Amino acid sequence: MTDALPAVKDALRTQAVETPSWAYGNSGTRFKVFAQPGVPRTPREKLDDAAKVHEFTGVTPTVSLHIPWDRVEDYAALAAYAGERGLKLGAINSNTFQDDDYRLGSICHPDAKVRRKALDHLLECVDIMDATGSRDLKLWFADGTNYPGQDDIRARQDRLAEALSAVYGRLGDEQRMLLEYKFFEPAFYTTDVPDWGTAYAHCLTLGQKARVVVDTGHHAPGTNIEFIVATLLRAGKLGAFDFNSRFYADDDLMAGAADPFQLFRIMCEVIRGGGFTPDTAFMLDQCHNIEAKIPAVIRSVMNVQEATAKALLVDREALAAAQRSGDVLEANAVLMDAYNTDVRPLLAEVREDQGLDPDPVAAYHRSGWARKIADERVGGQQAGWGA
Ligand code: PSV
Ligand code: MN
Ligand code: MN
Repeated sequence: MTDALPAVKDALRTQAVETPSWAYGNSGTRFKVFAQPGVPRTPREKLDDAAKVHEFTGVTPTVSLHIPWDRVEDYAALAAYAGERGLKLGAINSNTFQDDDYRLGSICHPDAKVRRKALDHLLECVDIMDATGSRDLKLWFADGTNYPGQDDIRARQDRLAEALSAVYGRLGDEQRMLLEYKFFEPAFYTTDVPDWGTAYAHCLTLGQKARVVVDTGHHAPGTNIEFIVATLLRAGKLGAFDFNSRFYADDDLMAGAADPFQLFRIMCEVIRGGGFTPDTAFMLDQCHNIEAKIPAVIRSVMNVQEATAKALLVDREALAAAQRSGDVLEANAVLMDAYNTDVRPLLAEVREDQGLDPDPVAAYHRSGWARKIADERVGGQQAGWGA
């Protein structure tokens, strides 16, 4: 294992995790939004907070935007503002779920006028990508039905395919479309993109620039997510992760908090399948309803790093040998050895090598940023989610 350490450290230095603008704003459940002092009032202030996370972790150089939650007059200026803080704007997330017109869906809606409106929004998101220099358009649709017979399941798939194809045709050479699935909510009977198979089938028809997003909170309990990851990577169709934790449904808790072993197993398949490259976007999609937001994002990033470090430490040769010889217990032991390694000292060293504090959460608390924003920012903005 010691021989592998320099390579593991090098790999950890190349890791990038994208943080979501909405993690920095106020959020909550449909029961209550607990406002916190110092939360950002504008997209620029969200970037200021994201820059702090990058300053202390060194691995979060990009920030996802959600439109219209992050609507501004001038997106190129916002990108320049990010650049001045050592950041880049990352994925543009569309939002076709918070408008009265979308009661029966957006691009799958039975009325062509509503479908057109939703499509125009998606095309506007590509215009924004042109201005921000973003590579990825991340699409999640709340579309679905609540009752059997409510709409024609097959026709809705046809409408979905038509709209996706129009957006795909608008993408530039370097741009990608990432299609995110979720098995239920807000629709409770059918969801139009409920699972990886549906997302994969659409992406396959669309072409090379269309990839699937795996949001770790979007599966039925007991689903083997690492199997999905292995399958998508094998097909060249894994585009991104939305990392978060869940105990019940789409809980959006800190990544690696509920089930760090699952996160490790997912990262094992990413590394095994050749997905540990910039081709796979490692994003967080989470909301911090009761905990302080910036240190919660930092903690999540550290949890992703720990899972990655453990996955990188798997002795692949020993594992392959045990698998070849059918030694079930030894194969499992090789994997568990890596999982049970305390990688915190290794990550502390990686940070120190990069001139960072070995403990990013402590460094953030010492920085005085939380007090400064609480004093300066009055009337913080709601993330737009979960109200
Ligand atoms: C939907 O539940 C989702 O996971 C999508 O990624 C949305 O864009 C995001 O949540 C908003 O938090
Ligand atoms: Mn998501
Ligand atoms: Mn979600």
